[in-house]
Amino acid sequence: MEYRILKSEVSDGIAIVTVSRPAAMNALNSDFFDEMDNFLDEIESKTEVKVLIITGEGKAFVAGADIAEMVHMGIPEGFAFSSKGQRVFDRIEQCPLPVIAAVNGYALGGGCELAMACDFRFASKLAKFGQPEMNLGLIPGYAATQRLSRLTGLGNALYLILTADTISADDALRIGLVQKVTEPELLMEEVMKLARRIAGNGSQAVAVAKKVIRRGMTMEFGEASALESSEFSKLFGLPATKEGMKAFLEKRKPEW
Ligand code: CO8
Repeated sequence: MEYRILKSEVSDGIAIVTVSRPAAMNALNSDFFDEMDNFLDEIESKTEVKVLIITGEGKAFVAGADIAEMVHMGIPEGFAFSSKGQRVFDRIEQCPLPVIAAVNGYALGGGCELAMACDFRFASKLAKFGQPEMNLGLIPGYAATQRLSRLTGLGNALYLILTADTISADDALRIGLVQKVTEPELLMEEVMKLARRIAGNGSQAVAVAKKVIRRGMTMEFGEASALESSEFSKLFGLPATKEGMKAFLEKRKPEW
């Protein structure tokens, strides 16, 4: 597939994909979702890739769904656009790779929703977060009504969605929406440190941990603990797990 909106690079097991429509603040149109869907197929098939980073070009991470595209939609088109976006963002959430959002600027509406579908959010001090859909007579359509409350609590989700207020990176950190705030010029360095830290662990155990934590969030405690036991025990069948334990006992670094 020819990519017009996504730019990507892979080096040392870390993939960086950049949303690049800077003239429209990287607003998400239908082409973006087709490209991201295809990109995920490609990146998930590359065994050398251990971590995925998503960022934006210019002064926005992503300033939301493309309002110029949405203005022409009726009910069926609105439903299709929302469903398509939700499906692709669910894929990011369920991707076996850990996914880090490097939030370089505005993360509004669908942009905040994209960041929330990632496993971690590191933000530049210049970043701004919000769900401003109310300003357009809309509600969020890429699952912010669900992910925002799960990440930041009911009160913060109701506040951000019903007021449409935009908040600073420091406030996003305070409510647990982001894990770290950095000086703008240090954002990628800090994100790469996190990526390398995780990429140094056994990728199978990383993928299983992500799956159990995320699936467990939607389950009753006993059922989720049973899932943990089942997935924990399966790891004993893998050479990488034997290597991890042997390396500890032999006082050396594991060779995954
Ligand atoms: N969609 C389309 N174009 C956009 C968007 C967007 N979301 N955001 C910015 N742009 C365009 C502007 O129209 C402008 O284009 P032009 O140069 O042709 O006039 C260009 O980007 C630059 O933007 P500004 O001149 O506004 O730049 P500023 O620096 O003054 O402001 C802001 C930057 C604050 C980011 C401002 O552009 C803004 O408020 N953008 C809109 C933010 C917004 O409302 N986002 C939510 C969109 S709705 C949404 O995301 C719903 C998701 C679920 C959809 C479900 C499917 C149905």
